[in-house]
Amino acid sequence: PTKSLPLTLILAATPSLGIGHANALPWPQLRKEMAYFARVTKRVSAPPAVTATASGTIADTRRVVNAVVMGRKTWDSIPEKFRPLKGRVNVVVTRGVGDEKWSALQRSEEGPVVVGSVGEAVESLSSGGFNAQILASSQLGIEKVFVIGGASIYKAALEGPEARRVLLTKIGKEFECDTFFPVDLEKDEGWRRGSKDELERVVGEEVPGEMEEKGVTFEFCLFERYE
Ligand code: FOL
Repeated sequence: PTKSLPLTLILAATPSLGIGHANALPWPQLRKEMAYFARVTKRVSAPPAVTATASGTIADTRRVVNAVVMGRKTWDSIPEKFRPLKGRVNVVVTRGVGDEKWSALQRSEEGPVVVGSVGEAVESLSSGGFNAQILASSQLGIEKVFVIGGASIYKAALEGPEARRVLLTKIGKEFECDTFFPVDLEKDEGWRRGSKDELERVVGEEVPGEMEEKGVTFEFCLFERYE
């Protein structure tokens, strides 16, 4: 039997829930917002320590990491020099799992892992099979699983019971968008907004109030599903 693995969705959205335009983010690059995404998706609760050996102490190589699950279009939207996203197990969901373009990438040590659905992503990350097949050589354990988009992947994740939390960055103004987050968390009965304390506990760092970059304001928020 496979243990269910909680999923955290992470995204930034405009007031009308726009998340993308022309296969890119709708807003000018917001470095502090992107840095928050990178820190939060990388952070694991147990900090890497040192290991005692016969010849002294050595720095522990990190063996516990988080995973990021994304759709094929989101993978394409990440600049080549940043993908796979460093320090995280990358899982790409595509209908073209068997396509030639993925096979060479999959054979390389850093992945990405390529699967056919969000369900398969969860399955492969939660079953021991994932570790055995993909990660045995590096003895990697997965701590948290983040769903990083886009719209169809968020929608599929929200349809399952594993989607427990959403880390939403509310962008303060509108930009032209052609892709939207599928649920209005403020209006949906099934979701409650978490407090600043709860958010800080979830992300493992202090969060500021409203931020501003390039004349765009934004705010980091947490939503949790009712039991
Ligand atoms: N969530 C939030 N809060 N903001 C986002 O911009 C965001 N973007 C995506 C998913 N969730 C998000 C999907 N798009 C990179 C690029 C696009 C992207 C996600 C990640 C990326 O290149 N990330 C690098 C950081 C690069 C940098 O520091 O500029 C990474 O290492 O995470």
